Amino acid sequence: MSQQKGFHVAVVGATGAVGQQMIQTLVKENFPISKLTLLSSARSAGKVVEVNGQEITIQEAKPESFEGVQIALFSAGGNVSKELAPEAVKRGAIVVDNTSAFRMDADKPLVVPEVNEADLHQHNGIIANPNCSTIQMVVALEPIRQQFGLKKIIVSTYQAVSGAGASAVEELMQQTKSIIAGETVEPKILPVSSDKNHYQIAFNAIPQIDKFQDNGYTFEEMKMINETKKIMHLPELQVSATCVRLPVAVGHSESVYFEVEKEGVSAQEIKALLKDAPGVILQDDPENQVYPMPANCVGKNDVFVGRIRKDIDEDRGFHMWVVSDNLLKGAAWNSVQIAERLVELGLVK
Ligand code: NAP
Ligand code: 12T
Repeated sequence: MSQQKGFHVAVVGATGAVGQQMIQTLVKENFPISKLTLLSSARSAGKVVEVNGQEITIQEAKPESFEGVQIALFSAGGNVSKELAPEAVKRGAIVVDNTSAFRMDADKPLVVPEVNEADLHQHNGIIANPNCSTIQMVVALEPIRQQFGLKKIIVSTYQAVSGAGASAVEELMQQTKSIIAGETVEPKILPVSSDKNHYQIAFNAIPQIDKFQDNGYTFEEMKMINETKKIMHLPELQVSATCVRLPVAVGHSESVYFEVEKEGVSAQEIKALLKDAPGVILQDDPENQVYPMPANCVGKNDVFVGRIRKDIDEDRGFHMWVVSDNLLKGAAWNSVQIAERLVELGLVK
């Protein structure tokens, strides 16, 4: 972290599962920082954290907290973003927002740098960071869209509990211990803390992530559907999703079925494309049982792809398995990467 030259950066939600990764990622990526302001709710205000050998006191996030801030990374829930992101912009900051508050606003870019970096130029102070499951899927699909066109996607996800926050990770750990000890458990957080019913996640699979919508899809599924079309600039793309929570701490997995526009494409051609694609690591060698798994992706910025094969019946259909660290490329790294691009493009005041 450079002290002499750099930007005044604020992290909102600094004590959360995503916020902690944001701080670590800023340090790891050597982001040019002159001052780091860490914000949370009143609950954590006053806590001292060490960042790169320097002690920083967490403060309660308020409109005045953003005086002098140039870049604000928000990850404290949609309501906090709706209230405070405009206050940060008013004070001259550029906001990268990790919540779903602004993602579908027509005047706010929704950006995955490997896919639609150019959209950053259209910003009005706020740039939205997409949903974690969407990000890793579009990173893997964009090179395929560019080469062969993209007609349809059907995705099923296998998502880690850390997507639902630090308390969900704690619930998985405690529940697992209790069940092994033969004790009864009382689920309190998952699938959605504010919903009526809570279910056991340890040794289970829950087909609900975020709240149900009137059409029978969950909000997480609708985020994947709507955000994919916006990021790829393909309003006509057919997308459907089923999102499932697994007892995995970190790392989302996805089984992605997709249909390309071009006829006669081979699985080999798709593999060759992904081998050199930005942000992608191809791990596809069935003979040697090589394929991506969440346990191997934790702590890495990349999107890992394997199990690429042609559909048995549909010439234009393919299947693949996509895994990434949901807290990094799915959240903290994509946000810091956006901030890096904003600096390089001269868009930070
Ligand atoms: P978390 O572990 O529960 O952390 C929540 C953070 O928000 C904590 O730092 C908390 O501070 C802070 N906070 C809560 N209420 C606040 C308030 N009124 N004012 C200021 N700060 C407040 O949750 P998380 O997993 O890090 O996720 C945080 C948010 O990021 C989510 O709500 C979601 O919108 C977004 N998110 C996005 C993705 C994605 O797909 N890109 C993935 C996960 C999460 P205290 O310590 O004071 O409680
Ligand atoms: N509830 O899009 O529960 O801000 O895994 C991402 C993940 C919201 C989001 C989750 C969530 C988001 C989850």
